[in-house]
Amino acid sequence: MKALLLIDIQNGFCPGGNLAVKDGDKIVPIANALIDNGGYDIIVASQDWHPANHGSFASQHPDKQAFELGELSGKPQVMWPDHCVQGTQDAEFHPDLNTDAFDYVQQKGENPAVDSYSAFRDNDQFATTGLSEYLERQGVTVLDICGLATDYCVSFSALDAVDMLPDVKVRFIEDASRGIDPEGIRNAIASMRAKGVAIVNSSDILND
Ligand code: VGL
Ligand code: ZN
Repeated sequence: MKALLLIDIQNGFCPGGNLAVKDGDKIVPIANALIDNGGYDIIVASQDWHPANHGSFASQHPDKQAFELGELSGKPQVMWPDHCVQGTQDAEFHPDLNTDAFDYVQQKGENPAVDSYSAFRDNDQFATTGLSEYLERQGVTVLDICGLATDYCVSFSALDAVDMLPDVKVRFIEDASRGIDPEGIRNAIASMRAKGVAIVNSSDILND
């Protein structure tokens, strides 16, 4: 079984959103083409889904500005602008994304005391979301991952997929992803490659 995992293709990470990623919306037509013509058996989407008082928000730390390094539960944490608050427009999927095709949505980031970049588990690697068990139950053998943002939620998810699903072939679809910081993107791709994640483009998949 082949699965596509779409990471956080939400208004909040697209132009006009609270934590906009440059050209984040440009991946939406590519994601839709992959959904329709990628040959996938299962389409999964993750959704960053924070309470308004999430501890990764700079607004919860009077001495911190957004994008500064701070601390959350005693660990280093980038302070983010308030984003993807549960029930707000910012947390909704991009309006052009083919959400009707989703078989499973994995929400994450609900615990205010820890951030959860990965769709599989919190950043402290303590609580898991249940996504790995879902994919195992479905008999997934190939997992293609793309979305927003490459240097945070996409790469964290891909690295966790390799750890938590050792029998699954994991691939990162580069042109169907965008990131926050150019150097962060380069490092994220290098880490994924070093861990055995294949780096592919949508044309490799759509022309198969
Ligand atoms: C993300 C920062 C904070 C992401 C989510 O989706 O990459 N980044 N929350
Ligand atoms: Zn977040």
